[in-house]
Amino acid sequence: MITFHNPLHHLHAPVHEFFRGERVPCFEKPARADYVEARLTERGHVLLAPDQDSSAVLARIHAPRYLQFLQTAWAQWLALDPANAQVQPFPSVWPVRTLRSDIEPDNFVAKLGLYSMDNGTPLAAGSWQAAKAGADAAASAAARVAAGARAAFCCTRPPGHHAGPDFMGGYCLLNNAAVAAQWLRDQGAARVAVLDVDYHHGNGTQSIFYDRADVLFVSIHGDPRTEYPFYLGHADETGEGAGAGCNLNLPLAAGSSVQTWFAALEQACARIAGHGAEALVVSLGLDTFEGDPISRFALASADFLRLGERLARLGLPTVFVLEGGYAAADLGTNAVNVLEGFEQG
Ligand code: SP5
Ligand code: ZN
Repeated sequence: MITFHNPLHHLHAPVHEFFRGERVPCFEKPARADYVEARLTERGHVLLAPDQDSSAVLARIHAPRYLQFLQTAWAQWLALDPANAQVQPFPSVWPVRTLRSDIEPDNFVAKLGLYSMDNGTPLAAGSWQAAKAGADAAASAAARVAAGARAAFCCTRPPGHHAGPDFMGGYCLLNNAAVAAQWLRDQGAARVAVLDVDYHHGNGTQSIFYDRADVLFVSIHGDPRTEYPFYLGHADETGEGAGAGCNLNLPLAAGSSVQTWFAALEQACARIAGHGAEALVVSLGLDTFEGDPISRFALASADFLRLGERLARLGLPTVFVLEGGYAAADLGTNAVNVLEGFEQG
């Protein structure tokens, strides 16, 4: 499959995140993409460098002040204290409910809270460079599909689907799947569907397109009553305004069986087929894998072949974008299984 990798992903390499108040090693680490690249190469897929600039589309997906903050965040952090070069910034205060988010504070940690949904999205020196190159890879994959390729894969990290219009979260900085969907729209697809199969609800993607009829968002994920991101992803979120009816959430109980998951996939596919989409973006999270350390679905490696085959039967030009998946050593096999299942399907 045509694959764009992110040549700068190693620049995003934070060391730790928080779990129950304690520092633990980051689950979202450079080795993840390395394993996928290695497996792709082993299977004869060629890795291409991004050849599109996502800047203009990013400015339509994300708020200007959020992009400006992300781009300058590390410099602002160092300006507080040069010793911060060895320290990860984390937010500690957030403008929830009654608090104002229209005025950007001057204080760096307060800005970080304004532009974050959690304290689980650590930044590193090269985070912006890595995230931007990833968005460029997503744009590049979309450009190939818009030009007539049956499918293309954006192999990148950090992931993107939790990043909303003006915030980071869940390891995500820039919403790569939204970039791909908007790119396809701009290149002439009247309707695009985004199918998010990551274990976690793609709250960022949902929010970006929630009031639009031109981009259908469909997601299969762990029930937010117990699973991250907790505050979005319920079945009653169906879209608003012009986008009413253009959002479908299929939450499943943590621990759901493979059979239950594939039944939900049938519902998702039926909806996508009924929407009249001319192109598909797949937010390809692989944390539905039985061996995933932070998730609770049970797909085996062979099930990812079946997923790819089913998606191929939709008959749509398709952009795959890598999202989560934390059983790093199995990530390559699982990702390539989806892509080869699609090619064979
Ligand atoms: C893109 C993506 O998959 N983001 C997921 C973000 C999940 N953030 C919450 C992580 C909670 C980690 N829990 C550790 C459990 C260890 N037993
Ligand atoms: Zn996930």
